[in-house]
Amino acid sequence: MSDFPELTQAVIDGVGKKVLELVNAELEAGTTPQSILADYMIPGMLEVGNLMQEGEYFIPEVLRAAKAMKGALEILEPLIAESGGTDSAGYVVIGTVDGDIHDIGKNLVGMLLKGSGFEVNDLGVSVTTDTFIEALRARSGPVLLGLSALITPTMDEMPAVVKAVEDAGLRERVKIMVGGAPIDQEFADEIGADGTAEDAAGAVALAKRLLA
Ligand code: B12
Repeated sequence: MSDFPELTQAVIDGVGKKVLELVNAELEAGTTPQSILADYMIPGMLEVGNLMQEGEYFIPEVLRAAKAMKGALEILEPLIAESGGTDSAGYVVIGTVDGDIHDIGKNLVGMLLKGSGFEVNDLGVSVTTDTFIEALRARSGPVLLGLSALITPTMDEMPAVVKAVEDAGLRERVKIMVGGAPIDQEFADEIGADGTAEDAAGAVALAKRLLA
C-alpha cells in the first residue's frame, strides 16, 4: 500500500486520466486549486524526482508523470488566474534558460504570479539570452525577470543573462529573480540577481517585494 494520498500517487504513476478525475473531485469537494497543487501534486513530482535519483524511474516514467501533471494544470490555471483581480501588480517576463527544457516549476511560478495579479509574459523553455533581452526592451517601466534552471549545466546561463541585462543598460528598471531546484541564495548573490525563492508561493512574495 502506498503512503501517498490517491491523487499524489496518481501523479507518481503518471496516470493522466485518474489525475484529472481526482482533481475534479477535489474541486467539487471545495479544495482550493492552490491546495491541490501544493498538498497533492507537487509532492508527487518531488517523489518522481526521488525515484529518478534512486534509479527506479527513467525518462519515460518521468515524462508520463510530467504529462499527467500538465494536463491537470490546464484545468487549475484559469481557476487560479481568476483569483488575481483586475489591477496589475506588475509585469513579469519569465522563462527557463537556454539549454534547459524543464518547465513544470516555471509554469507553477507563472501561474501563481498571475493568480496574484501580475501580468506574466512566459517565454517558454530553452530561452536564449537575446530573446530575454528583446522581451525586456519591448516593455517600458519596471519589469521583473524570472529565470528558471533545473540542471546544473544550465545554471551557468543565469550569470550570462544578468550580464546581458546590465550591458543592455536595462538593469536599473529590471529586477531579476532566479529559481529552480539547484538554485540557492548564495548562488543568487554570487551572480548579482536580486533574489531567489524555493517554491512558487515564495516567488510571489519575492516578486511583490522586488516590485514594491
Ligand atoms: C520532470 C523532470 C524531467 C522532465 C521535464 C518535463 C517538463 N516538462 O518539465 C524530462 C523527462 C523532460 C526531464 C529531462 C531531463 N532531466 Co529532469 N527532472 C525532472 C524532475 C523529476 C522533476 C522536475 C520537476 O518538475 N519538479 C517539480 C517542480 C514543481 O519543482 P521545481 O521544478 O523545482 O520548481 C519549483 C522550485 O524550484 C521553484 N522554481 C522553479 N523555477 C523558478 C523560477 C523562479 C524565478 C523562482 C523564484 C522559483 C522557481 O518553484 C517551483 C514551484 O514550487 C527532476 C527531479 C527534481 N528533484 O527536480 C529531474 C532533474 C531536474 N532532471 C535531471 C536531468 C539530468 C535531466 C536530463 C538531463 C536527463 C537526460 N539524461 O536527458 C534531461 C534534461 C534535458 C534538458 N536539456 O533540459 C536531473 C538534474 C541533475 C542536475 N543537477 O543537473 C534531475 C535533478 C533528476 C536527477 N535527480 O538526476 N526531466
